Amino acid sequence: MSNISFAINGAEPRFAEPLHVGRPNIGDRARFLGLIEGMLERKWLTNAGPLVEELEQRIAADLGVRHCVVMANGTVALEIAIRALELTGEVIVPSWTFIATAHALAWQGITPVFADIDPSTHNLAPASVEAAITTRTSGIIGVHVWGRPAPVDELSDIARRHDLRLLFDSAHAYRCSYKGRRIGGFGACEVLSFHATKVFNTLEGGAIVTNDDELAAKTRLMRNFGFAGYDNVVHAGTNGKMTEASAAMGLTNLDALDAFVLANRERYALFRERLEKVPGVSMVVYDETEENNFHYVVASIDAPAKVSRDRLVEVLHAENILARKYFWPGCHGMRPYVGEATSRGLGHTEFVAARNLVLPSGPSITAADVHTICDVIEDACVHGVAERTAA
Ligand code: T4K
Repeated sequence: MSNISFAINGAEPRFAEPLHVGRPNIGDRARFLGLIEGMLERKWLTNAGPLVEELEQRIAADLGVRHCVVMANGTVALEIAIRALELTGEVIVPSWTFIATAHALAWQGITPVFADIDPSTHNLAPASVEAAITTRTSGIIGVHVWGRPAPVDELSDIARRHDLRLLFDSAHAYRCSYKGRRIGGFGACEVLSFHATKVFNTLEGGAIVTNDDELAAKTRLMRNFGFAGYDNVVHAGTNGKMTEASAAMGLTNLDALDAFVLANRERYALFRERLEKVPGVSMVVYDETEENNFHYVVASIDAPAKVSRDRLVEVLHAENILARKYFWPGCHGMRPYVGEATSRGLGHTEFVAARNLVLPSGPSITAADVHTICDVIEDACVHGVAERTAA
C-alpha cells in the first residue's frame, strides 16, 4: 500500500485550477483585436473575405503547397475531401485516431475499415492496410498521429499498386515534416484541423491543402454550395466556409507559431528527461531529424509501474491534472462501429489504447507544473496507489 498522499485519498489537489490537455495557444491580442476591428469596419464577415484569402496564401506558402482551401473545421474539410475524391464503398483508416476520421466516411455512407498500427509509432502499419483491401476498397486515409508522419512512401506504394486514392488526415501535423518536406503536399490532398486545441488554431477551422489544381478548384466550389458566381450553382456542395473572425485568429497565431513550438519543445524535453527514468513509463518520441510541433506529450503506462493507466488517470484528475486517454478505446470500440466485421486484427491498437496517456503541455504549462505532474506520475508508478475499498 502507498504511503504517498494523493488527493484521491483526501488531500488537497496539487493544482487549485485544472491543467488541461489542449489549452488554446493564443498569439498577440492587440493584433487579433485590430484584425477584428477591420472586419467590423468592412462589414464583411464570411464568404471568402480578405482575411480568409490572406490566411490561405500564408498557409500555402508556409507548407510549400500550391493550394490551401480553408474550411469551417477539420471534419467538414475531411468530408469535402472524401467526396471530391469520389471515394465509395470501403476506405481503410486507422482505428487509432480521433473519431472524426471514421465519422467523415460513415456520414456519407462509406464504410471505414480499421487497420492496425505500429505500436512504436502509433501510425498505420502498411501490412495491416494491405491485408484490409477488398474489391470494395476505394481509398486509404493515413493519419499523422501526434504529428509523427504516417509511413507516406509505403502507403503511396500500396495505393499505386491497388489503384486506390490516398489522402492524409493531418489534423495533428501542422509544421511537421516527412523526409525533410513539410506535411501538406503528400497524397492527393491533406486535411488540417485548426481547432482550438491544436498547435495552430483559428478558433474552429480546418483546410484542404493540395498541389492538384483541379481538386483545389472542386473543393472550393463544394465549400460554398457549389456556387461559381451569382445564381450559378455548378456543383453539389455544402457550407464549409471559414469566418473572417477565425481567419483573424489564424493570422494572429501564425505570427506566434514559432514561439508556441519552442515552448512545446521545451516542455516535451523536460517531460522526457523526467519520465524516461520512471519504471513502467515510456514516451512517444519525436524524430529529431524531422521538423515536429511537439504539441502532444504522450506516455505509455505498463509493468513494472505499480499503477495501471486507468488508476493513474484517476490519481492525476484528483490532482486537477486532466490527462486524457486519447484515443481510447480506438474508433472500432466506439458504439457506432462496435462489432463491425471491418474491425479485425487490431491487437496493437488495443494494446496501445489500454496504456496510452496524453499529458497537459504547451505554453500555458510552466516548467514547475511539468515537474509537479512528473512527481505525481513517478510517485504513483514507483509506490503504487491504494485501491479504493467499497463504501
Ligand atoms: N482528425 C484528427 C486526427 C483529430 O484529432 C481531429 C480533432 C479531427 C480530425 C477533426 O478536426 P476538427 O473538426 O475538430 O477541426 C478534441 C477536439 O475537439 C478535437 O478537435 C481534436 N481532434 C481532439 C483530439 O480533441 P475532445 O472531445 O477531446 O474535446 P474537449 O472538449 O474535451 O477539449 C479538449 C481539451 O481542451 C479539454 O481538456 C479542454 C481544452 N479546451 C478545449 C477548448 C475547445 C480548452 O482549454 N479551451 C477550449 O476552447 O476533442
